[in-house]
Amino acid sequence: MLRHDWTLEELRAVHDLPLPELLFRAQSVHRAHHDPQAVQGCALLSIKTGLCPEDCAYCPQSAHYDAGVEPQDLLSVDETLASAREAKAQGATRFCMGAAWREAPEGERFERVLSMVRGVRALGMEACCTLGMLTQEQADRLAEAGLTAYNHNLDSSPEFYSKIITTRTYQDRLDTLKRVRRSGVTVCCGGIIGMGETVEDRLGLLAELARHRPHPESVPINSLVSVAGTPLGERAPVGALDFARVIATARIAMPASIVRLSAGRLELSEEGQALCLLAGANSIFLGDRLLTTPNPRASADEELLTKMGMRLCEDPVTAAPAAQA
Ligand code: SAM
Ligand code: DTB
Ligand code: SF4
Repeated sequence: MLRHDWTLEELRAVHDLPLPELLFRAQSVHRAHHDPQAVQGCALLSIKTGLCPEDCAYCPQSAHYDAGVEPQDLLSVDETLASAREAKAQGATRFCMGAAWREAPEGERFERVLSMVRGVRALGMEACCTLGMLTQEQADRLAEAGLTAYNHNLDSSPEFYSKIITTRTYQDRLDTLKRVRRSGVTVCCGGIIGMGETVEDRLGLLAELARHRPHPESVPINSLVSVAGTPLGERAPVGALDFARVIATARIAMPASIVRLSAGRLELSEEGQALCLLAGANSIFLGDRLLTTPNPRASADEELLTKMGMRLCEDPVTAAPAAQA
């Protein structure tokens, strides 16, 4: 039974359990809904980089800061599909295209993104986009092009959100998520830990996500990649035990969702990553680059999964949204 009425207090009680109990519960829930040995490999490509008008304190792509990111206008369909083919050859079954936009554009550039989506689907991969805010018409057109998922993170609790992002509101994010849901595209929505938020803020995000009906099919948990030049450029990384507690709580609150151990793996040891996978994460980003920051090498990931006796999913895993209601 999936629940949509988790309270902050209940989530706090779960999060604060003795670690053996928390991991046992998360693993039990995990096994009831997923193959515990399988991890979905996703690849990320920044299709439009830098000069973003939004002011998100964590983001190296914001035009408000100088984080040394080389700006790059929207890639061509061919460049994008070449990267998708490479990702597929490396074992990824989902290809995520990210753009440093406040909102998706109209006209030729949007048509180009639609062609990218059709091309990725034609390769037999799941296609995901993250383009900023969408109108209902844009969401519907992405659905028509065959988009599997739309990534749009709520990042933190409503209370903490306004301390890190000043150019849009939590409600703006919720509105886009509603449009995505209405279009029939599945929802990928999660957040970032390690920005100076409290545990309550982390759980506030999970409580919000768990209230959604259906739950987001995909929940990325990022740990801040602290980039010099941004206001959060000197933050210490979150420890593996804290990371794992958030993942385990997300797993328990949203049992059927894919929980993604997303940004921040380079700051974790092999054992730290293993702990997060044991806590219920069942997806990682493959490839040595996220959008603008580095990610573990393919050989390191292969080694980790082999040592753990785990494997990458061979086929796409995302079910239709109705399956999660
Ligand atoms: N501009 C679009 C938007 O913000 O929705 C899409 C691209 S944006 C880079 C996608 C997500 O990346 C953000 O919502 C945020 O959660 C994550 N992100 C950005 N910078 C990050 C960082 N330094 N560390 C961890 N996650 C980050
Ligand atoms: C998500 O939650 N994490 C990914 C994906 N969605 C788009 C992005 C991580 C970005 C990390 C910082 C960077 O590489 O620029
Ligand atoms: Fe722009 Fe997205 Fe970065 Fe915010 S997170 S500055 S919207 S690219």
